[in-house]
Amino acid sequence: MRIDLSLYLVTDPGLCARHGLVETVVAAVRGGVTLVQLRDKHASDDELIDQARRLGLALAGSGVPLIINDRLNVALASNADGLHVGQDDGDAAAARQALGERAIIGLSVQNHEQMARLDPGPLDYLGLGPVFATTTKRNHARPLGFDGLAALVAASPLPAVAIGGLQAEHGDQVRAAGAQGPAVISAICGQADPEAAARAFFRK
Ligand code: TZP
Ligand code: MG
Repeated sequence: MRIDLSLYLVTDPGLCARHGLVETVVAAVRGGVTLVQLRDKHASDDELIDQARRLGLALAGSGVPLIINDRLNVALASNADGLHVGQDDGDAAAARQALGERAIIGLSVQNHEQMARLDPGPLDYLGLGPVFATTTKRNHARPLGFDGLAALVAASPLPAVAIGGLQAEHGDQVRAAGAQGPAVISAICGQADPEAAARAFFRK
């Protein structure tokens, strides 16, 4: 599967509840989202597997891959397209081994120390951030700003998305910093019209 990082949607259970998880994601994909990550820190594995299967069915034929946050067992059980791991979420190499060559595997990177010690071998992309402070993620790392983002992208051996506090009007700055595109939660999830909110990222 070709990986298009132009507009990466990360879900949030609270924010997506406004229209429903599947409805929000399907609308966002109509609006141009190119990659979807199912992220829910509190759901049980069984709940997440059920959500991932329903999302997978809804996305079938769209060409938009579904990535699971953190939980390799959920990615395996739901036959998802990939896994996104944080710095403390275990081993990307083990995930590659378990999921196979065709899976999409991403890693969050917050700073140059993490960048310097990562092994790009098992990875397809990096998620860099937060660019700005955000209330969507608790206890996030220090914001990079666009200059910090550009410096981190310059040191990246892999294509990258930027995340954290990004809105539709930031697309040009994200790409100018060298990232492939923005990854967003609240700019799409929880908006009155998620399709229009996604489309706004492509407006010139
Ligand atoms: N990782 C770094 S910031 C963040 C994550 C998951 C939350 C991004 O949410 P929002 O609403 O797009 O700022
Ligand atoms: Mg994590």
